[in-house]
Amino acid sequence: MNTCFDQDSRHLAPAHQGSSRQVSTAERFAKVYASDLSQDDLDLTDLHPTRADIARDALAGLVHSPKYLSSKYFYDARGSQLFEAITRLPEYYPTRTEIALMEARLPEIAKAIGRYAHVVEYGSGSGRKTRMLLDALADPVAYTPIEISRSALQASVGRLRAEFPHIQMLPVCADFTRSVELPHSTRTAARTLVYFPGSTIGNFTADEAVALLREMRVTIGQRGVALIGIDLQKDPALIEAAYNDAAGVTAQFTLNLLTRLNREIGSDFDLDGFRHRARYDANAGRIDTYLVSQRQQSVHVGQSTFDFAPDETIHVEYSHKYTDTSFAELAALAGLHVIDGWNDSRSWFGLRLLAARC
Ligand code: AVJ
Repeated sequence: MNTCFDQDSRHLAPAHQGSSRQVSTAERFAKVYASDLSQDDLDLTDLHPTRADIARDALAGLVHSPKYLSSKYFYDARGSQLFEAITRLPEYYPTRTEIALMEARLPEIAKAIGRYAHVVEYGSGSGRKTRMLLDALADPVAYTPIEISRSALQASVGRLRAEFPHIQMLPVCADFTRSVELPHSTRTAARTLVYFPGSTIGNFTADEAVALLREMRVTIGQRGVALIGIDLQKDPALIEAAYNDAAGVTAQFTLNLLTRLNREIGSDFDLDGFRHRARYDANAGRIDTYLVSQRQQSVHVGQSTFDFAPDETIHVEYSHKYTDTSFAELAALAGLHVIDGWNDSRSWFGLRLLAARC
């Protein structure tokens, strides 16, 4: 393979290369990192979406036909808790499959990444996979989670700092879908590694995913790599079961979106008036999740009234499942090249290592 990464990786000594990048105008909103993190109270601007942001997005989705709301608003405190519960459900295979894959293949993955990486993670979850990755890598110089929730950011960095005292913690409180200027590590990084596990990329539409991959390409530069978790296409019955668990935790997770909207933007969704529905579309290779109106009803948001017919849906989440080809095509549209990849023994879940095409 003749990739930029292959050429660069011949120079094993940490090279001085810019993780510095051009700052777009959108960055005025997104750029809020703290460069020194020895202090406990991180000096970060909290970019939690405001009530106005959420109301604007909700209104735009509810006037649209068919109606939609964005899955990015699932993750308030209760939503994050419910997602953690989902990862432990017997039907929800992705998390435990990804962790088993890492347990089996991390030594090879770490070797492909090389030493002295600056690890940049998009979002920060429970930290379990991060811990495994940081443990396996050879002398990573710094860790930068990019996370919109200040409390989630503080919690994750607080724990990791104690466990990895030799890795510089450089958190950024920002929306990772926007361009973010990376803080510089004290020790020079050999390369930037963007880490985006969990198949979270699957929640974006193809256009949004390509835009996000383009951002990653800018962030990693010519020398860096991105390690991305992707859920793979498989027996549709297994996929549908994962999003329609018998205990109903996923339904609670989906409905919590309405609870959050009622609390934060003062809407009056009747929680008994809507039901969770998740269907696998094999042609599109994705789960579509909806909230389905159980009857004719009206919902109010501010001055606006939204009428629902019986069985009318609100689309609330995509969860794309990939093939090798479909993911490589998405990466190519963003100027990225799959330079390595690992699947679990059943090929249910994959990790792909991407680099910029020359
Ligand atoms: C956290 C985005 C990977 O799409 O599988 C789980 C979220 N939604 N069950 C996924 C989710 C319903 C999950 N990700």
